[in-house]
Order: sequence, then structure tokens, then C-alpha cells
Amino acid sequence: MSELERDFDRLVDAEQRVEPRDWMPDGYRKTLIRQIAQHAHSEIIGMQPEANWISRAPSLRRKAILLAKVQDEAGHGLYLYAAAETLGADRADLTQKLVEGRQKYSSIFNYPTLNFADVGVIGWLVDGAAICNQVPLCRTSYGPYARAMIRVCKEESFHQRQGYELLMTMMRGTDAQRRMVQDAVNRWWWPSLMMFGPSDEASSNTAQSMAWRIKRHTNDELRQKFVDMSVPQAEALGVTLPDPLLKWNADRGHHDFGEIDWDEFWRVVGGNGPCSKQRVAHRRAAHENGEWVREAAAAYAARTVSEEVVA
Ligand code: BYC
Repeated sequence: MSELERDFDRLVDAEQRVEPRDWMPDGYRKTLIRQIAQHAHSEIIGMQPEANWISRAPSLRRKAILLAKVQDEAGHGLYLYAAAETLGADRADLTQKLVEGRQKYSSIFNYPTLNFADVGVIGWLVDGAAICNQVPLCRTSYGPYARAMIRVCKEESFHQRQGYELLMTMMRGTDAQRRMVQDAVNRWWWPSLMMFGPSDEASSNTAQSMAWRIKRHTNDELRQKFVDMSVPQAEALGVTLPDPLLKWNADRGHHDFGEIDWDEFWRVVGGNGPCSKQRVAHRRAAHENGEWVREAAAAYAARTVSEEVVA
């Protein structure tokens, strides 16, 4: 092991942050670019299922909230792409990989949003799962990623609360509204559990990412935390979680729950989810239609720089 590697390990073990100019192993840089890029792509693709409801939100208040939330997600994507750039990645290249299906994004965004209760359930469960996963990332070993996560988590917690409040309102409404909420919970519960990734035995990256303190908990630890957190919230809301095996285990001090359909998980991760083709095609079209904006912005920036040089 070289002196550089020893210094790097000492820094990480002492819970200090690795910064862009520090030496780092190639594998550490590669893993971070992979995770941060997937995370950024998830934020950007994640705008689509909810944006589907902006024009059909049932009131001006709900529309304003949803607009703000979707806009926050664009912001999260931008901080994350900027964090990936500090590692030497090129944002245009990352986007190209996304639209060509060569880089992943979260499985959760490949499911359709069929009724307005889905907006509430995405806030409650999907943003709830995202918070569970991302709060520990505020202590991830790479400085720019950890700092980006602080703001992202603050905004995610607003997103989670708006979702829960929306569902509370619907649950106090008519029978039809209560049925819409239950239907949305039935469809989103299992995909939300899948957000945490494969089981620890099947996770190819966890051991190394834990050793580098990129990940602070394993996939199964975070999934368990999310289940334990969600059960009392479901009770308070008055909905049933669609898992007959879900029950409190006093010996473990946790809830037991049923087995995830891993075939479905890998199918969706492999680009064959219910909306996978549509999501990527939409992103690709937005990217192509925005080409003239990027060209105009680059030409303007080049002219501004040359005018500054002349002045
Ligand atoms: N979907 O070895 P593993 C959000 C891939 S929230 C798709 O355990 P790792 C938002 C994994 O990439 C969602 N792919 O991987 C919320 C790996 O493939 P490669 C985004 C998945 O990285 C609300 C392979 O499976 N959050 O954005 O150690 C509104 C083996 O997995 C998934 C983040 O990205 C999945 N669910 O652990 C709007 C958080 N799970 O790359 C937006 C940061 C696994 O080896 N990321 N794979 O080919 C992480 O914490 C970790 O990357 C994960 C996976 C826990 C997700």
C-alpha cells in the first residue's frame, strides 16, 4: 500500500471529509461518480411522474405546492451533477449516458401515477424512503456530496410532509377519496421498499462503499428502518399496508415483512419497468429540444468573456 493510500484511509477512518483536490483511489472516484450520477438522474427523471399531475391538480394551492416540489427536484439534480463534476465527470457526458440507457436511475420512477392520491403517496412513501436513505449521506465521506445532501434532505422533508398532509385531507373526505388513497398505497408500497436496492447478500457495491464510508448503512438496514417508521404512520392515516406478513417482532424489536419480488426489481432496474421506455424517451426529447438553448447560452457566455478581455 502506498503512502497516498495510507493517508487516504487514515482520513476516511478519522471521519474527515475527502475534498476534490485530495488524492483518492480510482475505485473511490468511480464509485462516487456512479452513485452521484444515478442519484442526479433519479431526481431529474423523478420530475416526470409528478409533473403528470400539475395541470390536473384539484386546487390552486395543490398546484402551487406540486410545482414547487417538482422544481426543487430539478434543483437537487443540478447540485448533484455539480458534485459529480468536482470528481472530473462531464455533465453533458452523464446526460448522454442517461438518454442512451447506459446509466441507471431509481427503479421507483418507472411506475405510473394513475390518480391524484399518487402525488400524496409519492410524498409520503417515496420521499420518506429517500429521506431514510439520504440523511445518512449527509455524513458520507466525500465533502461536496455530503454538503449537497444537507439541503436536499431539508427540502425532501417538506416534500414528505406535503404528501402526508394531502393524504390526511383525502382520508377525511369521501369514501371514493379513501379508496383512491388505499389503491395508491397498494401500488406504491412494494416499489418503495425496492428503492433501497438489492438485499445485502446480493448487493455488489455495499461492502466496499461501507469501507470507504460512502454508504453509512446497508440496504437492508435502511429498508428495515423505513418499514418500522411507516407502520405507525399508516395506522395514523387509516390505511393498510399490502403485506400480510407485516407484523411486529418483539424479539428483534423490528417489524417482520414479506419477501420483495426480486424478479420484478431486476426487471425494472434492467430498463423493463412499466414506464421505463417512456421516461427515457421523454428525457431524450427534452434534451434534444433544448439544444438551441444550450448553444445560445454557450455563444452568449463566449461573447461575454471576449468582451471582458477587450475591456
Ligand atoms: N433502482 O450494489 P448495490 C430521489 C443498482 S430518491 C435502480 O446495492 P449501491 C427522489 C445499483 O446502482 C432515489 N438501480 O448498489 C425522491 C447497482 O448497479 P450498478 C435516488 C438500483 O449503489 C423523491 C446494482 O443495482 N436516490 O432521487 O451500493 C422525488 C446493485 O446495487 C437500485 C439515490 O440514488 C434501485 N432502486 O446501492 C424525486 C440515493 N438499487 O451501478 C427524487 C443514493 C440498486 O453496479 N444512492 N440499484 O450497475 C444510494 O444510496 C445507493 O446507490 C443505492 C444502491 C442504495 C440506491
